[in-house]
Parts: sequence; structure tokens; C-alpha cells
Amino acid sequence: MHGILFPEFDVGVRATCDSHDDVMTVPWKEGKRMGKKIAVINDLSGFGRCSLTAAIPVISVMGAQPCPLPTAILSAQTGYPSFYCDDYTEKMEYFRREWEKMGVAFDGIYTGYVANEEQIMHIFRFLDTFHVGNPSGRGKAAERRRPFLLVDPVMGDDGRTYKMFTPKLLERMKRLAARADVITPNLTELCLLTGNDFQGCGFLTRNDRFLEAIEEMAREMIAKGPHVVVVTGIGFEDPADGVEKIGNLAVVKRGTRPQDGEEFPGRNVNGLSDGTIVSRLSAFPYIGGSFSGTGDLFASVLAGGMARGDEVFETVELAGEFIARAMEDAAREGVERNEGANFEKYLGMLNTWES
Ligand code: PXL
Repeated sequence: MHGILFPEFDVGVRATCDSHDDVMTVPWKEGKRMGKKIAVINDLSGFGRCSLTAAIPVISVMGAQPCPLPTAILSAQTGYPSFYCDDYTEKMEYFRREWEKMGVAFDGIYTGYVANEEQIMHIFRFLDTFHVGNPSGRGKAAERRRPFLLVDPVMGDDGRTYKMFTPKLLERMKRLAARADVITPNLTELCLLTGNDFQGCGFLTRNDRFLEAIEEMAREMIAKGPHVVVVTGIGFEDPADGVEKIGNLAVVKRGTRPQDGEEFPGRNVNGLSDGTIVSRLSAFPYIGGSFSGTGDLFASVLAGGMARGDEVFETVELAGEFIARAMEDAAREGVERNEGANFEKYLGMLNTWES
């Protein structure tokens, strides 16, 4: 075993890279806490501009600290013809345990790609530890709210499932989505979650009443638990101007979660909280192309917006505009689908801080 020395921790022993016993207990000081923290459970792919390589820059530029819990480390996302995948299933519990030992707490938890169905069981365990208020804390810590939970139910796109998909994974993803405050399925994933024929879902957008049909499915999801459902990447021809567009439909239940009486993160919708469901489509002209990682970018902006306390519809609009520009840029450059959209130069749009 080769060790890496952490000289700043005066623990009197060599702490190794994969040390996960009690030697390296680092006290986490509430008083030193700066800003918001979001645990991001997702994979790290060398190529594809998706998952953690999308989430980390987006959440950071929006002013929160992303704390990655990798589900897998890949040479490239799985859409490439060949890739190496180092599955992190067995490591997830070490992260949970170490973070518990450190006494950390999060303002948000955001889950994305899982390499297999077993990883969702690890996420449940993680939620049992961290998706809670902090009744045992003292002083300010005792007042800590339960973090928001954003689940991006990554399972497929364009009517096709990803390589890791299994019926068991779907069953567990349904249970995970039911625990979430916010979910961000694309149309394929929404069909899977609601038990609709997802091969047929693509036809929805060529139907006059496609928005009503999608909203109906989103409402079905809201009845199961989440208060915000944002259906992402809906391609359609706008009957108003005949232009091909790509839209995101936000369906939001105003108010408090009845099961725990807490305010939910999308509460700030026109300042109302009467339990009614409101929806809004925000759409942008579709320039062409489809790119890896756009769903991950979208969910990451939403997570950053929630940590910042932004209004949910405004965040959906911002995310859509950011991604539309990144896609436009990539289409102009002839970027290959698997490489992802050119989002880097547009990150500044998300930094809307008043300092
Ligand atoms: O963007 C979704 C995603 C995330 N992570 C990995 C993927 C994919 C989609 O193919 O392969 C590894």
C-alpha cells in the first residue's frame, strides 16, 4: 500500500490515501463554516463533459461548495464506443462513514448517475445519515434545516436506456425519486418513472396537447413525493411561430411538505405557499445537435440556484439559457455529441452574485 502524507494534520501517524479507520478524525468546526455545501453523488468521466465535470464548475460558480462522492471513475462517459470504468460501489460507504465521522452537514444533496442498482441502496444509507435536520447539534447547528434533495434520475435519453439500466434499477430509482424534493427527469426518464411506454413518449411532442400530457405525468410524480418536477430537454415545434424549440417544463407544488411540515426549497414561487400546482415552460430555439451532459448541467444549475435561495422558475430559465448557448456554440463548432456542449465560456452567466 503506498501512502500519501497529509502534513497539515498533526495526528502523529502517517495517514494513507485509503485510510478509513479512526486515525484521521478531523474535527469539523461549525464556526469556520463558510457558504453552502452540496454533496454531489455522481460519476467522474474524463471525457463527455457530464456528471461531476459539469456539476463541480457550475455549483462552484454559483457560489456553493460541491462535495463529490464519486459513484464511478471513467475514462469517458458510456456513450463512447470504448471506455474504462472503475466502479466505486464498495467505496461509497467509506465516504459516508468518513463524512459522518467528520460531523459534516450539507445544505443540499444532489444525486446523478449511478453505475448499478446497488449504488441506490448506498444512497439510501447516505440519506439516512445526511438528509436530516441536526437535532443533536448545539447553538446554530441545532437550527440547521434539513438539506434539500435533488434527484436527477439518470437512466436514458431519446427513448433509449443507458447501459447500466435494469428493471431493478428502475424500481429503486422510483423509490429514490419519491424521497426527493426536486427531480429533473428528461422525457424518457419521466415515462420510465411513471410506467408509461417510453418508446412512445417521443411522439408526445408532436401532439397538440403534449404539454398537458407531460404535465399530467409530472403531477403523478408530485403525488408520490417531490414538490418540484422539471422535465428537461423537451424538443418540439412551437405552434406559435413554427420554430423548433427545446424546452424545460417546471411543475411546482407550492407550500410545505405534509410529512414533515418543513418548507420545501422551491417555496419562493410568487411568494405563495397554498399547496396548488403551478407550471411553466421555458423554451429556446433549437439550433441543432444533441450533446452529452446537458441534463447534468441543467440539474447542477438547479442545485446551485436552490443553495442560493433563488426562485425556481427563474433558475429554470437561467439554466435553459446557459445550456442553449453552450449547445449553439458546440453545434457551430461541429462538436461531436459524445464530447458534450461548450459550456465553459458561458459559466459567467451563472455568477449572478451581489457582492
Ligand atoms: O450524462 C449522463 C451520464 C452520466 N455519466 C455517465 C454516462 C452518462 C450518459 O451516458 O455514461 C458515465
